[in-house]
This record gives sequence, structure tokens and C-alpha cells, in this order.
Amino acid sequence: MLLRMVGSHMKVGIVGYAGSGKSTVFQWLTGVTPDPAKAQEGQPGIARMPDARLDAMSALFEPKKTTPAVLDFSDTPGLIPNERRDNPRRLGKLREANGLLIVLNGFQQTDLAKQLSSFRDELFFADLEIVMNRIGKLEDTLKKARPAKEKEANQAELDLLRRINDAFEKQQTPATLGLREDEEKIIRSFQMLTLKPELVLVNCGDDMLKSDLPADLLALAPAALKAAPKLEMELLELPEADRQMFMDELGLSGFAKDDVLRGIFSGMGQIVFFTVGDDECRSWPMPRGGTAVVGAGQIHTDLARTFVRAEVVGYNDFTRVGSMKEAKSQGVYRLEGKTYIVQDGDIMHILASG
Ligand SMILES: Nc1nc2c(ncn2[C@@H]2O[C@H](COP(=O)(O)OP(=O)(O)OP(=O)(O)O)[C@@H](O)[C@H]2O)c(=O)[nH]1
Ligand SMILES: [Mg+2]
Repeated sequence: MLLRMVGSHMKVGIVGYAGSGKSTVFQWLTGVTPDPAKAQEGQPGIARMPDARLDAMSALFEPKKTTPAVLDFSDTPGLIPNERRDNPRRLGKLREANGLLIVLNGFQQTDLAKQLSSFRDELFFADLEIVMNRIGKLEDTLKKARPAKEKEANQAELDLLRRINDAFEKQQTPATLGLREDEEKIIRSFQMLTLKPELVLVNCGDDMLKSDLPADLLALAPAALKAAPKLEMELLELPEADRQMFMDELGLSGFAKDDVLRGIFSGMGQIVFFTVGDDECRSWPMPRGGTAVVGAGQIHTDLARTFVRAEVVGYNDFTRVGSMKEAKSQGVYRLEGKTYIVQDGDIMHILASG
């Protein structure tokens, strides 16, 4: 997975075949009413990340403001199975997304593994088309007289794209090539769909809720999640007494939305760190494996530049000792430098110069 600064939050494109329930999932996660016309361009909506740890710290510090990390979603137009001409254009709307949430139709279709693999083929073909077009253009350019430096860059790009094309021909995505950072940089502007982190969400009907996801689907997408967004939204509209009765009948012990949001967040390679205080308690998203400087950059780009050190307390250490003062006296309050890899739940205070 690519580690890259994504600004303050991640953009997740909700994708899938037409009618798989993308707009229903979008409304369920963001509370925004879907508009089919807007989906053509990618309708935006924001979901706040539920986090009991942030709630606990907010109860302790009683700040003026509590701000959870958010995920940006966009609802997009559905693909038509085997429509190879128009699907790449529809998928073009997704190139700016940092990750893909693939919604599978589990309320009408039973072969979910087949649905996923043919959807992945759509992503595959859309990228292949871009790579093949670019290879053709580069081959033409290289036939013409050009400064040596330019030729060298064109040749390097062409060699890389041919490797990617070979991978596609073997039904492999560029992710399997283990590209170096400089190679990733060359192809970054193509915003390849097959290089984006993805997560599968099965939109299941009432009857599928109680059963496990099929093994052949899990073999293709081990982190796949399932939920019944339409049912959950309908249940929430019922008076509380009736709701419980229906939930008992359906064998539902709770709502899946918060778990799904956390699953998407983590499935997209994100973690949070916290900043705490009397003014504000806040959870900040950042890529897993990122350094304290990357974290500082989430707060403010200047803070990444002027970063000196980070004061860090792990969340569990903090709750065990109960206060910042105790954390200091019990030695769990650490000073970390630029290369420190932030852990999910770290409470950080960035010390900066100037
Ligand atoms: N029975 C049932 N119907 C559902 C479920 N989820 C969605 N639907 C219905 O299926 C239809 C399509 O749902 P949408 O959420 O609009 O699907 P979509 O993927 O956004 O569709 P397009 O934007 O046209 O590609 C709607 O009529 C929904 O009410 C479900 O779990 N069970
Ligand atoms: Mg829709």
C-alpha cells in the first residue's frame, strides 16, 4: 500500500455495479441524501469516525470542542456489467479517490465472488486502457528528435509502463510489482485504480445477515465486511419499542454502521492519533506506518516543516495512569524524534521551532 500524505483526510470512492446499493450505503454512512444527478460527478459526503477513546478523553478533559477524524466519501455512478466502452469513463470520476469501497449486491445476487472478480476486471481494463494509450504515445514521441534528457525520461517511463502492461497481461495488478518510490512517482499522475487501497462491503439482504460471508469471496477479499444499510436506516425510523422487537426477530444485536466505518478506516490503511487539552480534544487521521512528522503535517503543513520533537503517550498507558501528570512521573511520557512511527491511539503534543 502506498504511504503518502493525503492532506487532512482521506477520500473514499463508493463504487460497484449499477443498483448494488452504493447510494444507500452513502446515505447510511454520511447522512447525506443521495442525488443521482450528482453521483455522475461523484457526490461528496463526510462521515465522522466513532471512537470510544476520544469520547473518554473528552469526558476527562471537558474541552470546549471535541473533533473526530472524518472520512470523505463520494457516491459514484454504477457500472454496467461487460460495458467495456463506457465503464472506463465512469471510473474516471474515481481517479482522485485515495481508496475504493466496493459495494457488492448481496440482496439479489448470490455469486459474490464472481461479482467481485468481474468488478475488479473493470478496474483492471480501465487502467490497462490508460497504460496502452500512454505506451503508444511514448513510442511515437521516441521516434522524433528530442533533447537527450527528455528521451531518457520518456524511455524510463516506457520501460516501466511495459512492465506494468506485462503484469496486466498475466492478470496481475501493478501492486504485485513492488514498485520503488521513484517508479511510483513516474506513474502517480495516472492515478491507477488497481493501485488504490480497496475494501469490499457486501450489501446483504435481511436473510444473509446471520450467515457468514462465503469462503470463495473471503479468499478474494479477506477483509470484506457485510451490512444491511437499508434495513438499518428503516429500523432507525421506527419507534424505539417496535425497533427492539424487529431487531430481536431478525436476530440483530446492534447496528453495524460504526464497526463498518472503523473497518473502512483501518482497511484504507489509516490510524488515528490524538491531541488533547482544555480547548480541544481531537483525533487526527494519518497513514499507518507514518512518522511523527507525517502526523504533524496532518495538523498543519508548517508543523511538519518546523517539527522538533513529539511528546507521546500511548493511549493504554494514559488510561492506566489516568493523567498527564502521572504519565510524566511514571515514565510513560516519551520524547520522540522525526523518525518515530506513530502508533494508533498515541496521544501526541508536537514541539516545533520558530
Ligand atoms: N431489498 C433490498 N433492497 C435494497 C437493499 N439495498 C438497496 N436496495 C434497493 O435497491 C435499489 C438500488 O439501490 P441504490 O442504493 O440506489 O443503488 P446504487 O448502487 O446507488 O444504484 P445506481 O446509482 O443506479 O448504480 C433501491 O431501490 C434500493 O432501495 C437491500 O439491502 N435490500
Ligand atoms: Mg446510486
